[in-house]
Amino acid sequence: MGVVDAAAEARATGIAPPLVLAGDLARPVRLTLADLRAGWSQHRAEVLFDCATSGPRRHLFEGPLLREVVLDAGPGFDVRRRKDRSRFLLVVGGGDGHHAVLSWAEIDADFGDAPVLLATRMDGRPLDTDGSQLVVPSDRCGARYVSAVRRVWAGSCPTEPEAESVKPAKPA
Ligand SMILES: Nc1nc2c(c(=O)[nH]1)N[C@H]1C(S)=C(S)[C@@H](COP(=O)(O)O)O[C@H]1N2
Ligand SMILES: [Mo]
Repeated sequence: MGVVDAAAEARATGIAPPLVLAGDLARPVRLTLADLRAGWSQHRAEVLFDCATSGPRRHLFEGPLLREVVLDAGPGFDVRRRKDRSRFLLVVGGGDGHHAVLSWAEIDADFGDAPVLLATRMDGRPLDTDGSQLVVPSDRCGARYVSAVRRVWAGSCPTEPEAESVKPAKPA
């Protein structure tokens, strides 16, 4: 189903289109809010974040840990190799084009261990109509609390040398 069809269906049914979890993953998958509720244990996060334009926001979110959802999709790194994990990235996008980047290490239990959620409920209200919301409890700013999540991309950062195309520094 195309993006336009999915949006039309969302309007007709009152249910957001599934989010697409894709990239360097063994098992890319489309996930509805019902899938996110049924597939993983639901964690709670009471958060306070600040919006530059509309001030402080306080919410209670519930949902699976982003880490557990991505791990079940088979990320393309060797879990025994910490340096593999340290170059892995996640891009979370909303239907309106707003995107936020996380490093895998932020949420990996051996590194930052941040309890980042893909929320299924906000303040007790199911998010099925809007879609999931990214919850980054350690963030003081609201920008990465991406709402109406449509896309999660996972993959390694580029490692190709770019030396040839980059000018040398000017001598001091
Ligand atoms: N999809 C999407 N999510 C988004 C944004 C956005 O523009 N699009 N803005 C972010 C910002 S800047 C803030 S402060 C929080 C809180 O937004 P709210 O005021 O709608 O609660 O949502 C974040 N999530
Ligand atoms: Mo904001």
